[in-house]
Amino acid sequence: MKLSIGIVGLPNVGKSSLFNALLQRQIADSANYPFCTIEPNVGVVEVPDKRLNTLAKIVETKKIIYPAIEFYDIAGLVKGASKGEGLGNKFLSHIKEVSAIAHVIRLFEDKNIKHVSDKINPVEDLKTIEYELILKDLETLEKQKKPKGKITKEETIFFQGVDGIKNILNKGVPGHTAKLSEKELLVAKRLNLLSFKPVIYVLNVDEEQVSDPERFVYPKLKEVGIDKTNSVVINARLENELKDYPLKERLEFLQEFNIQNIGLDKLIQKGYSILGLISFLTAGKKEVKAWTIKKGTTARSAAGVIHTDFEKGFIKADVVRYDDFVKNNGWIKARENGLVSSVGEDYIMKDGDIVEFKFNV
Ligand SMILES: Nc1nc2c(ncn2[C@@H]2O[C@H](COP(=O)(O)OP(=O)(O)OP(=O)(O)O)[C@@H](O)[C@H]2O)c(=O)[nH]1
Ligand SMILES: [Mg+2]
Repeated sequence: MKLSIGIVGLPNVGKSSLFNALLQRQIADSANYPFCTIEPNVGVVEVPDKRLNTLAKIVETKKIIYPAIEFYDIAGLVKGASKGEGLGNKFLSHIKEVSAIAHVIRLFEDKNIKHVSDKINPVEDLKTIEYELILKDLETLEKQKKPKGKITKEETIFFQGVDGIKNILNKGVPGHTAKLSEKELLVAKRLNLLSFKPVIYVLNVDEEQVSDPERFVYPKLKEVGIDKTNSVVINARLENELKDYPLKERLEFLQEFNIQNIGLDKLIQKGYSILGLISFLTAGKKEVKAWTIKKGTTARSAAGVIHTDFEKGFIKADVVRYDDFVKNNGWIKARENGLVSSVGEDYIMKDGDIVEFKFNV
């Protein structure tokens, strides 16, 4: 399962600074003029998982494979973007296929950094961006033309979904906040509509704000439904400036500002929780590896994430909890102590399950 996140927001809010901090190296141009980014930048980052390092020691392998996550940094969007204003609209198509949107909202005050509407107003800014995504979706929907004459049952259902979605969007409601019928969901998925994608709000704040978000950040955003569950608070510039330091030093420095975790970790954790994702692990002599799946995935489907043959020929899976595996120093003792269970195809996978699939080919 490939995870990808598209970064959107107004110009000059810190998207490229965030992107660079996430990638821990300078790729995107980040500068104090709006529309600094023109071509979209794509970067792949490994999803950190400390458990894998522990497992590698236990099973004595050097090969650790982390899941990958892709970030897309695109040009800033402005009012009218969907009508071709600015540069951003052209790039919205580049993020059509992402699994989630990271919507960067500027809260930091800095007279030296120009804001496109000359004042910091996170609520207005959020509405501007959401509105542009809605307009882009409506544009996509307008292109869906009902064929003339008799249409199939599938087509009928599809166009009912299209009409339903148009109704929602025409009221100015972004798709991700709407309750959708099955038909509507189908259309949103098939057409990769942007305003329907899960959103993580990235609140780009200054040093004072970051020290106490409950006081300086969240009250300003309550009216638009942003809270701790759907957002992360990041000081993009600070993290960008620190990106070349070793992680340990970065964390020490960030802790002086009451920041406990680097932006990448926060964003990934939030991304996993918003998308309902978990990881199961495999641990053998050859390699240790984390695999990303949706919550609720069965053992048979999880096997298919590794290889379709595993899914087709599934017999059973041996499963042990990560903590038990570590306490028993590996498979052998965990088995002896009865901590490895054999489960069937309908077993629902849990985060941190260490698994060995048995299959027939
Ligand atoms: N003071 C302050 N400045 C920041 C922060 N984040 C970014 N900046 C500055 O704001 C300017 C714009 O940042 P970028 O990361 O290029 O912004 P962007 O959103 O990618 O802009 P476009 O590509 O033009 O849409 C740069 O000079 C950054 O150093 C922050 O948290 N605090
Ligand atoms: Mg940029």
